[in-house]
Amino acid sequence: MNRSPRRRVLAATLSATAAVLAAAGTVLITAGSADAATTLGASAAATGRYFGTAVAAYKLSDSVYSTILDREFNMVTPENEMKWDATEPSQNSFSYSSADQIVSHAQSHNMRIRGHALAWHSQQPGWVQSLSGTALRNAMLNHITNVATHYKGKIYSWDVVNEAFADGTSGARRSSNLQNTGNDWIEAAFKAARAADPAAKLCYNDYNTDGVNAKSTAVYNMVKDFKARGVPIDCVGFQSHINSASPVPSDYQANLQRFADLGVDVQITELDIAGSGTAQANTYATVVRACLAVARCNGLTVWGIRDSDSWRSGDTPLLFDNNGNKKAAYTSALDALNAGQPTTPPTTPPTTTPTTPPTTPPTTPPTTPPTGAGCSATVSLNQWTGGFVATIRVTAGSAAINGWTAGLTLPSGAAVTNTWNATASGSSGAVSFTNVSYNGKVNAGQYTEFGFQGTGVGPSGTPTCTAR
Ligand code: 9MR
Repeated sequence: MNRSPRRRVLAATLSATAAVLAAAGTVLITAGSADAATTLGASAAATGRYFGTAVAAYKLSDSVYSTILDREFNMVTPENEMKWDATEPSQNSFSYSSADQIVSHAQSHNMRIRGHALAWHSQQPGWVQSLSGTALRNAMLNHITNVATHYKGKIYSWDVVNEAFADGTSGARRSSNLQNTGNDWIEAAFKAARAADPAAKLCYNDYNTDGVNAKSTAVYNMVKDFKARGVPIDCVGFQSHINSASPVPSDYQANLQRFADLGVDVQITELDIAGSGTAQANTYATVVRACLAVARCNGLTVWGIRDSDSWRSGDTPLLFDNNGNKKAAYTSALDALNAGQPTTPPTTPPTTTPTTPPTTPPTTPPTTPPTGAGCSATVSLNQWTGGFVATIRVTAGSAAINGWTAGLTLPSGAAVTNTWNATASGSSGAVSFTNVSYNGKVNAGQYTEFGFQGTGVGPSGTPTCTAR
């Protein structure tokens, strides 16, 4: 099971070798170029993606835990702290302290946040479990509106609805109190989330949907229907809890791709892989490569840091051992990331040597001089009344760069409220953004992306870019 695609055999062999060396305690020099990133987050960022982990608020004071978190990851998912039982323990009385702790830790360490989860049949507080019909539907909508509003502008993507489909071959919805409020409960949840936080990507998240099967096809059909009818949905989360009973399907990548082809992003949201040693390491590489091969796969999140942090610690399914040491699986995942490609191909091909024959010496300079060292930047906007999210892509020219600053001018009345993957200078008028520690280095022709959220109208025109 879990065989790598044929074209990956060499890389898999290198990873396996690396894994063996790591297991033997040998100091490793990563296979690949001297430019290879040395942390999961930086390496994923070099391909325009993130690498995240589930975080428990009460562990942030554990220095082994927080040291690894702050060094390796640039996305966090609160493991339990944003669930309904945690955030609304009694009706219309909201409790955010544990989740806020994670959010503020993430923001102060330049990490983004996946919100998890607004509507789910599990981990409901007792008062919800005893509701039904219109009262339950209204309570769900009120919950989503309040929680998504509390975190408005701070969430990269929300798991709006979690695990709403049945296991097995029926393709049916899971029976639950929420399902009993009417089949339209999922779209009602997505509409409420969009109204409360228009900047967040809105995801449907589930397990046992990692390959093409009856359950994933039922989700696929729902997403297709939502897109056709204009119901807001931006992404699908694939939990990817892998073990011998539930191995990585051979069509894992193809399944991600078929969802992406519907016009949604895809994310690996709760990855853990039971096992140890080389087999586990190879399976991690297989999953990472599948995400990297799908342009709309935004990133991967592992469901905890050390094996001892896992919800199923007996399976030793994570990237760090109980003492916080990197496992062979870590090295393998990092190597696979370092071999990765950007989320979408560069918009312009790399500059090539002119092919015109050298008949006479040119008397005028070529019309398209080589880009040379330096960088260029483009901006894409997600805009709504009163606010926007800007994603800026910084592309290196024909030589690698070691740092960058992108500048743009905001229209009058607009202001930057939140920035990720860059440090902002100024918040209105002419503003500039400089790389953070992990994304300053960009190889020739490659790009990295950062973003910011603002109030008012977003910027137009092409940003300036200065390289170091
Ligand atoms: O990891 C979570 C664990 O601490 C909780 O006890 C459990 C309760 O349901 O939820 C775990 O996380 C789940 C996630 O929220 C949804 N997908 C399955 C995850 C593992 O059970």
